[in-house]
Amino acid sequence: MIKQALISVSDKTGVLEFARELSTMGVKLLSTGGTAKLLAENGLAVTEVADYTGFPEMLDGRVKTLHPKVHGGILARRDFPEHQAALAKHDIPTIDMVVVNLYPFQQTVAKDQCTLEDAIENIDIGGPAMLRSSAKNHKDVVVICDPVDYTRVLAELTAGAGEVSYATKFDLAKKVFAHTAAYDGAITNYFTALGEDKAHATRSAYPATLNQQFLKVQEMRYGENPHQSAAFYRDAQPVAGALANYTQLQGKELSYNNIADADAAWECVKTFDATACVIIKHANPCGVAIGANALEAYSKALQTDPTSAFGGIIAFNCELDGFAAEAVVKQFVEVLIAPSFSAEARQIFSAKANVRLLEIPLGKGLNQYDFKRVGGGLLVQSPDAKNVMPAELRVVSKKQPTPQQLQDLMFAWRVAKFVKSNAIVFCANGMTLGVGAGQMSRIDSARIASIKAQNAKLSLVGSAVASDAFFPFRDGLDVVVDAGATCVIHPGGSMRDQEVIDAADERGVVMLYTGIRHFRH
Ligand code: 93A
Repeated sequence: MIKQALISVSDKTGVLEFARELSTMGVKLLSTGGTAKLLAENGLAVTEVADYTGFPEMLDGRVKTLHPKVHGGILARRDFPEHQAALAKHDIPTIDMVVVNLYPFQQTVAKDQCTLEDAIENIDIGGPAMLRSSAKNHKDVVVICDPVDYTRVLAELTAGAGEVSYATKFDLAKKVFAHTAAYDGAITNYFTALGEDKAHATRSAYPATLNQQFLKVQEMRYGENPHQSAAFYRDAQPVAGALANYTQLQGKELSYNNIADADAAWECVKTFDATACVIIKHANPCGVAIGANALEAYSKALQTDPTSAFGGIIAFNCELDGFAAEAVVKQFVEVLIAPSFSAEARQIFSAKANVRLLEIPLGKGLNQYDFKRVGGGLLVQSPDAKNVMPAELRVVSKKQPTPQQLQDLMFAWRVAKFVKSNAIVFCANGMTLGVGAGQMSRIDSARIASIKAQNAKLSLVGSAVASDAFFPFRDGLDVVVDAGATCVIHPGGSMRDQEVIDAADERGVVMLYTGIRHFRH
C-alpha cells in the first residue's frame, strides 16, 4: 500500500496530473522546493522535504534530500523487525514511492555556451541517490525516473487497490539503474573530453555530444555501389574553399563516388602554390604535377599513369583555359574541377555534355572535424592540416640534398599526404613518376610504385621518394634505391632508424626526416 510518495523532478511534464491522482488515492506527498511549489500552487496538499526533515535546503540546493529521514524511509526493509524498530526509534515514516528525474546534465553540456561551472552545477547528487536507494529496495518501493511511466503506474494502482505488482516494481528499478549508469557515463564523457587542459575553465574541442548541422544538397541515384542509397550534405556553416561550395556548370548528376573523388582531387590540388593538376582514381592520385601553365601541369600529370587516368577526376588550382581544355577533352574524364573555366574551355566541353564541370572558389578553410563512421559510433579528429616547411626538415644522411633534390622531395612529400597508406611516391621535376598506394606493407607499395613507373616508361634514375610513414626496416629503402631514387623523405621515428640511416649512407643517398607522419585511410 502506497502511503507516502516523494516527488522531486526537474522535468515537470505530467507531474501535476500524476500527483493529483496520487493525492486523490490518499497518498501523502513530500516534495522539494520547485516541485512542491508547483503542486501547492495547483491546490495539492504537499509537505516540503525541508519541513519534513526539519533541516533546511542548503548550499544553493546542493543538499535538499540527503537526509536519514529520506533515505531511511526509502531503504528500510519492511520485513526486518530491526529495520522497523530503527525507523520507530528515530520517528521515520516509510516512503513507498519515489518520483525523481534528474538535473538535465546531458542537455546542459550539449549547449555550445556551456561552461565547466554550468556542467558541474547540473550534476545531480541527491536525485540519483534517491533513485538508487529506491531501486535497491524495489521490493517495497515504487520508483519512477521517467514521466512516461506515470500512466502505467496509475493504472496498476487503480486496478490493484493501491498496490503495484512486483514485476512492474522490478522493471522500474531496472530502468533506474540503466538511467543512473547512463547519466554517470555522460558525466564521465564530459570530463574526459575536457582533456589535459588543467586550467579547467576551457572546453575541449570535442563536446560531450556532437550536434553538427548538415544541410541536404542532393540525393543520389545510389551510393558507393548500386544497391546502396545515398545523399550528399554540406556543413550548415560553409567552409571557405571547400568542395561543397561547388557550382556545377554542366554534365550529368554527380554520383557518390564522384563527390568523394572530387574532394580528394580538390584537397590535393589546393595544397600547391604553383599551377598544379591532380588526377584521381578511386580516391588516390594517379598523377600530380606542377607546371608553367594548366596545359603543362596536366600533360605531366597524365604521363604518370595514363592507363589509370582513364575515367578519372581531374582538378586544377588555376583557371582551365582553352589550351588545357583541348588536351583534356581528348581523354575520358568523369569530373573536371577548377576555380574557373575560360569561355574557350566551356565551349570545348559543351560538345561533351556528360562531363561534369565543377567551379569551386579557392580558399584555405578547413573542416572543424574529420569524421569516420564505425559500427555504432563515430571517430572524430581534427583534419590533417599540417604542411611541413623546408625549415622543419632534418637531413639525417651524410649526403646533403641539392636544391633540386630539396624541391623534388618537398613536392613528393606534399603528394604523399594525399595517397592512401602505405604510400610511396616517386617524383622528379615537379611531377609524380610512380605512386604506390593502399598496401598493407610498405615494401609492396614501394615495389608497386616502381612497377607503375616502368609501365609508364618513366625513368626513376635520380628520382626523389616520399614515404608517408617511417621505413620500419632497410628493405623498403633498398627497393626504392634499387629503382633509381637518390633522395628520400620520411617522418623517421622507427626503432631501427639507425639501421635505415646507415643503409642510406651505404647506398650513398640523401635522407630527410619530416618528423610528421601522414597516414591516410
Ligand atoms: O543538488 S542535488 O544534488 N541535492 C539534493 O539533495 C537533491 N535532491 C533532489 N539535487 C537534488 N535533487 C534534484 O532536484 C532532483 O533530482 C530533481 O532533479 C531536482 C528537483 O528540484 P526542485 O523540486 O527544486 O525543482
